[in-house]
Amino acid sequence: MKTQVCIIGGGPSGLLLSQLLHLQGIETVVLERQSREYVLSRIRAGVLENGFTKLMRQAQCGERMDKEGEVHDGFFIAHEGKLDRVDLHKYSNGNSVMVYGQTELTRDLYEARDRMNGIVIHNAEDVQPHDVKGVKPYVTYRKDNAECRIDCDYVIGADGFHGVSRKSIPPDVLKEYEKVYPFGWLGVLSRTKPVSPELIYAKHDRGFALCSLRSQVLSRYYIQVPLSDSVDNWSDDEFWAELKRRLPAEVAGQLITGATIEKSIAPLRSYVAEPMRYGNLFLAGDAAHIVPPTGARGLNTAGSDIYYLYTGLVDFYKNNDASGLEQYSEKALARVWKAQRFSWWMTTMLHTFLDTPDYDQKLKEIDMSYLFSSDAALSSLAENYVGLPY
Ligand code: RFL
Ligand code: PHB
Repeated sequence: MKTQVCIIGGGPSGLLLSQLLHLQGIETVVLERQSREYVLSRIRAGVLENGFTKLMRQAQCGERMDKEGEVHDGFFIAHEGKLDRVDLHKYSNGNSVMVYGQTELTRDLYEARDRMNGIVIHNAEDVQPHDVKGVKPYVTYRKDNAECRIDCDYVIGADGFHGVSRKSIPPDVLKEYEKVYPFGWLGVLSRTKPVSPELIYAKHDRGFALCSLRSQVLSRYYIQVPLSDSVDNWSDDEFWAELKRRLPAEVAGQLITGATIEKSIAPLRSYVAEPMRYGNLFLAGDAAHIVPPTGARGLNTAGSDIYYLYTGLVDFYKNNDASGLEQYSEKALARVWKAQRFSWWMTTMLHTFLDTPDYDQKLKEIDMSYLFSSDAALSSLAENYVGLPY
């Protein structure tokens, strides 16, 4: 098979790029290791910045998102038993975020690819990029025991943190930056009315907690747990009891509990791979960088990568101008590192770290009190949370 752009990974990054390029008459093939059902069973992001929702509309995938998603003008931070609101609208020049689940968004992208007869190959095994440094790269994979090959101009590595693409960059070229946190988030999805119409990020001595939602009948809650913990240690009752302990009394009293639909632990990690381009291979999204979910930056940062790649590829194919592709790594990384900084800051301020020296503990406390005493600090938080421009 031959195509212009071969995309490895059928998560949101790969599908969005494929859909945007298709609308510009650029051919793509998406290779996904898992089945569609498996990809759609992963519960992940919930908060989208306007840059991302704009891309979804541009990809002609925004209709259901605009109907069913919720626009949020602010969120709460709970600390010292009280709730303080971050007014995103006020502190970011009228901006807001959209609450719409990654599962639904991915479903919309798959449906759009189907509608346009886009090629998305599922259950592709042993996907491997070749000759990415040369002018004739190709990708091999196995499907139903047949060996297959796709010749292309460009290979896009949109295959997530555990993907294969990044490994094609030689170790002496690839520089990796990593920070592993000594805890994870235990997340629960439940068909209950959310405790608050807006998100609550809670700082508590027992550990961080987050009250989020997918709709007014579907709640998403998280609590910080040690890395060594396992979901088997947490019955539904134990989860709800611990969540309540970490919330201000007025909030805990309102919490509606019920059977959980999903329960999983995600470790917290920060990671960046540089450069994001090697020859004709371009990395995008979680394949190149991940953040702890505290600042809701992961998928949103994948969105800016996709924007830079999409515009670079369109300039190349339509105007014979390769400058966007040449500048891709540098431009994408500049925004990636700002998202890294913000996610690190939110994570550090809101989580409980064992053995924090007293001095550092004092700084964390003052960080929070400074935040709610300064319009400048709130503006900085809001500017980053709604997404820096691209
Ligand atoms: P994905 O979603 O991991 O998709 C990559 C796809 O590639 C496939 N793949 C392969 N395919 C072929 N061959 C191989 N060798 C392959 N290896 C892997 C995989 O099966 C998969 O389908 O990466 P992508 O598309 O870059 O998307 C990134 C986002 O998924 C991620 O950044 C977000 O989920 C992060 N995130 C959040 N981001 C936000 O912007 N806002 C949020 O509110 C938010 N909340 C979250 C989150 C992530 C979380 N977890 C579980 C890590 C909350 C959580 C709990
Ligand atoms: C979620 O709803 O899953 C979610 C929301 C905000 C975050 C992280 C996760 O910062």
